[in-house]
Amino acid sequence: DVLFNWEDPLNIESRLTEEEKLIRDACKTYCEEKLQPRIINANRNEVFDHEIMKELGQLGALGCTIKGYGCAGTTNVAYGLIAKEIEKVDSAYRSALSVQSSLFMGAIDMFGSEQQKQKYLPSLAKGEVMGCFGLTEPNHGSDPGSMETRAKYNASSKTYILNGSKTWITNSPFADHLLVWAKCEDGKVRGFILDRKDVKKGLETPIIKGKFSLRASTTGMILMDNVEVPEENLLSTVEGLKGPFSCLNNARYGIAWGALGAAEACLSLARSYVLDRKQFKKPLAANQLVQKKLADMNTEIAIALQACLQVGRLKDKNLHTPEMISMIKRNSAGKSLEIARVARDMLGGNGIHEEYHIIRHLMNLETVNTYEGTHDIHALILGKAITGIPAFS
Ligand code: TGC
Ligand code: FAD
Repeated sequence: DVLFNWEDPLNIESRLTEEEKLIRDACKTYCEEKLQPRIINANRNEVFDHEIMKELGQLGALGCTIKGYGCAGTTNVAYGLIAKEIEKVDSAYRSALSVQSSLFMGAIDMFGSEQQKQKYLPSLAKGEVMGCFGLTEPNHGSDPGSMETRAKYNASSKTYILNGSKTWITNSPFADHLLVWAKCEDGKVRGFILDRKDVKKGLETPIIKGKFSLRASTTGMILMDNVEVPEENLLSTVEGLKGPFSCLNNARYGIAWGALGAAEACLSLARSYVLDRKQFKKPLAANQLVQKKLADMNTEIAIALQACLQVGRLKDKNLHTPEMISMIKRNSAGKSLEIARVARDMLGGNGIHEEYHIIRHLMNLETVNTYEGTHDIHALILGKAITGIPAFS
């Protein structure tokens, strides 16, 4: 007999390969045994344990879709499943995965020279060193094309001189390698790798304290005052916004899966709670209003996951488009945020306490709905594709 399973309502399991299931299960075990026990303290005290990067490296999760250079070479679906398991624990840990894998390693894999790939990818894959991705600036978030950061070539020293500031950069305060997107004298955006240990002067990466969201992730600025970067640190095969946006396609894809992990955690916690908690002499779960909330959550997650799987399978065949990724990033982040809000409500007063986890997911999902293109920016990307009219320009 085929039975309905609320934990996998549309039987996504039946569409995964054996290898994808093995990867997912190994990641799930790691998350439950090693990540979950750390999160309450990490969130309370705003700390990111650097050992986590090495552990993710040992798991084969970092840059997992990249072939060669010590990377696992998995499918995009496996990457999505990993992101989902990690974000079930906390969006901050999935952020660490996204930045290292899609935004930094992905940039080098797509646009780096052979020498750069050999130099950076193996140690990044092991989690021995960390990368970060600097696109957003204090005055330019949704509109990075207006960036003020400048790179000027100095022919005599064969270096570029970088000036400007980036803000809201995940892991910038301690990243060993900082990928900075800057405009050159020809007006074109290019990517530069700043190796922190080789930068002699002019680089500061202060922490942004006091976040109410993604507290277990370290976020900071990148301040550059005549920072000298050798020309071999230029990502030489790409110019224009296509460079950073191509990296974002991969990261946004991972977030689309990841956010649903946070939503699944909220659903599961709320379900257990309403089954246990009695009011008016019966379990909360026995009320129609409560059951409707669970049904809505379960439906949204199941449908959203099917969409992620479809885009993942297309991505594995290189048949995806950026608009498909905008659609699933926007849908997953927005729906997961709504699910977390409803789940929080279902726990009453306990819903706001760290011990019950949901309030942390809810706060995190506010960031997830904002970074890598806000909910409304992704609507405008889709709006442009539907009408042919770019509303943002
Ligand atoms: P537009 O004129 O549309 O395009 C400029 C050039 O870029 C190309 N392009 C893309 N290429 C590849 N993939 C995509 N998704 C692309 N989108 C655009 C385009 O073809 C064009 O190429 P060319 O050769 O003709 O020059 O650009 P626009 O300036 O009008 O952009 C509009 C808009 C809204 C789409 C864009 O600016 C946007 O996406 N804004 C959102 C910014 C954003 O997502 N920032 C993310 C920062 S990183 C981050 O948040 C990391 S969080 C990490 C974590 O902790 O997990
Ligand atoms: P704004 O662009 O000022 O937008 C403000 C509001 O206006 C939003 O609601 C937006 O949807 C709306 N809006 C903007 N333009 C329009 C329009 N044309 N029409 C209608 N509405 C509009 N960036 C990086 O480069 N690297 C990172 O590693 C990184 N990590 C981050 C980590 C965290 C914790 C956070 C919070 C952000 C991070 N970001 C990072 C930055 C993130 O990508 C930006 O916050 C995001 O792109 C939005 O930019 P903004 O904050 O400047 O908002």
